[in-house]
Amino acid sequence: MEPFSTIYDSENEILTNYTLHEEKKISDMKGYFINEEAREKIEKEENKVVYKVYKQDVPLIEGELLHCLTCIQPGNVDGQFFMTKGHYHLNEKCAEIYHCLKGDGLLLLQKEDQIKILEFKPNAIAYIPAGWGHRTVNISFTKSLVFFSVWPAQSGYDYERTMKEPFQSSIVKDKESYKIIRR
Ligand code: PAN
Ligand code: ZN
Repeated sequence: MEPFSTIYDSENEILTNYTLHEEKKISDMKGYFINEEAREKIEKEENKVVYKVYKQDVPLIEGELLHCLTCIQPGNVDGQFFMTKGHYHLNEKCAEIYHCLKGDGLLLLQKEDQIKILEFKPNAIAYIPAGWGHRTVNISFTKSLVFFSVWPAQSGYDYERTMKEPFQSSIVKDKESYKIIRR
């Protein structure tokens, strides 16, 4: 493949010349928030976008790196902040790097009975070791959370595992801030 570069357009919160764009709406998040009834209500009323992903395709072969921009909208479902679905990598030998560009968030990480919650603010560069499940939460009431990620092209995604072994912590509104609760 040929070398290439992309531009992060911070004003519009997109990665220009992306080849793949995904939008996860409330309707795509069935079973991910604690209050499923509240999620269904939002789906029927407005079906808001929860997060967007802009990705550049590369060959899914050893040595290549995938990278993308994720933008999580501000919002909540019955007080539980908008977040990504979260996943483990199918290939448990694959780590990942997240670089926060904009907003205010938390990165939830877990591996078996170990849990880590990292602050995720602009300029934070988080290292997600191989084997750790990862989910990002936007804890701002008004701003998007935007971050860039890089990971091996052969990682794959395991979303089902986060359903069988759900994230142990949820991030909910607490007055003007947030609190962490056990799920
Ligand atoms: C990220 C995520 C992205 C969206 O690029 O895929 O932020 O989150 P979900 O995949 O959990 O919906 C990454 O971790 N890639 O491996
Ligand atoms: Zn990942």
